[in-house]
Amino acid sequence: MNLASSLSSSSSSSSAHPLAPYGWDAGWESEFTSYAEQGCVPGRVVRVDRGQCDVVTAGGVLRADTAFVTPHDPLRVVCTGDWVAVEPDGNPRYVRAYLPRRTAFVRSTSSKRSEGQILAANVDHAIVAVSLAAELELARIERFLALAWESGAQPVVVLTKADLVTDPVTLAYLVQDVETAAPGVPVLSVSAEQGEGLDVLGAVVAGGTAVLLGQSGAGKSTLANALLGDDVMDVQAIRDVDGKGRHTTTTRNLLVMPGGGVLIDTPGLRGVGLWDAGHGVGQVFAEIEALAQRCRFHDCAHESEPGCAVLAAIDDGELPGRRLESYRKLLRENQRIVAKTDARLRAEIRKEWKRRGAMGKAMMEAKRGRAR
Ligand SMILES: Nc1nc2c(ncn2[C@@H]2O[C@H](COP(=O)(O)OP(=O)(O)OP(=O)(O)O)[C@@H](O)[C@H]2O)c(=O)[nH]1
Ligand SMILES: [Mg+2]
Ligand SMILES: [Zn+2]
Repeated sequence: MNLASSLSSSSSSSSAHPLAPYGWDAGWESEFTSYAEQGCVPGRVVRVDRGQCDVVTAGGVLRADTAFVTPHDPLRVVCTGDWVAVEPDGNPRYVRAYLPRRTAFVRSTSSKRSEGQILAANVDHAIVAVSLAAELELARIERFLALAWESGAQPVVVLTKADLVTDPVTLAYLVQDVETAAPGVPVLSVSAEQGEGLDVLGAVVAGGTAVLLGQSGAGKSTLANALLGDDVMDVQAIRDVDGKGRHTTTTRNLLVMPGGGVLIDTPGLRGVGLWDAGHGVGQVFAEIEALAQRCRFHDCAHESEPGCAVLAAIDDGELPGRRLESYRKLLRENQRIVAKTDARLRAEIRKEWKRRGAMGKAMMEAKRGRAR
């Protein structure tokens, strides 16, 4: 089927669809056909809470039970951002199925264990929020970015609380530092307090579905409220003593933005373990992988080999030694996780996401092309 023509044929109906502001499009509509025939209602999960979820449908928000949808596999549970087929009535009313995901942000619940946990589904932009109130930890940002790339979404780094960095030169250096740790990733500095950078962030969010990720106290909910122009999410001051957040947000919430797009606010994460993120790690360290192509030995470990282009770049001051260390560390961690998890299951899930992701992207591009 010709994607562009199928899109244009249904574009008028999908733009009038009450779920269009939530991201409903021709692709989801066609995925949903068989469920429509069974009398189910489509909706997007806006919150998940212990076996129950809130689903926004054309008729409003419904509470539904997720017991039907493989509750024992942590990667296949219903997640905020999922498009689901809900039974038209019933007490309890059940989610019958979720539509195949286009992207999914997954982490290991801890770097020691290999259990994957899905944090958000069908996301176009994965926004990593990092507070400028504390010292920057580049390795932590790299770790988040590996997972963000792996999710299939475009990563973005948002440096929050820019008002606390009063010297503009210092701020520019901080942004630059993060940029060297994030090739191919836009890095924005924002202040929810003073409104700086919110227009740029709003424009990113308007481009589909975005998820805000980061440590507790990074200012995610404050940003969500600022973009909403309304205090929908609770915000709390962080404890002064240790700068740790309070874990104010406890559920993942999907919000429709007045300027367009959808934003998922998430609870702060203490840490994120990699979960089968080999490609993501490669993308975070794209410049090292490019340099490695020029090493004399194709299996160069960049340790002491002659003709090593990576070590030469470190010697020249072109590549910070820290980057190579961080790269090694994440590669090792990823290998450990991969060795522990079920390869067949991983491959199956990835294949599905890749296929859907490509479809979603083609659709977004077709849509943008039309809008021009
Ligand atoms: N100075 C300043 N403080 C901010 C800014 N944004 C957020 N804060 C403060 O940072 C603290 C934590 O903000 P939250 O928005 O609750 O942080 P969060 O990331 O949602 O935290 P969790 O929900 O626990 O994950 C609050 O005291 C906010 O007022 C900002 O732009 N400037
Ligand atoms: Mg919050
Ligand atoms: Zn080398």
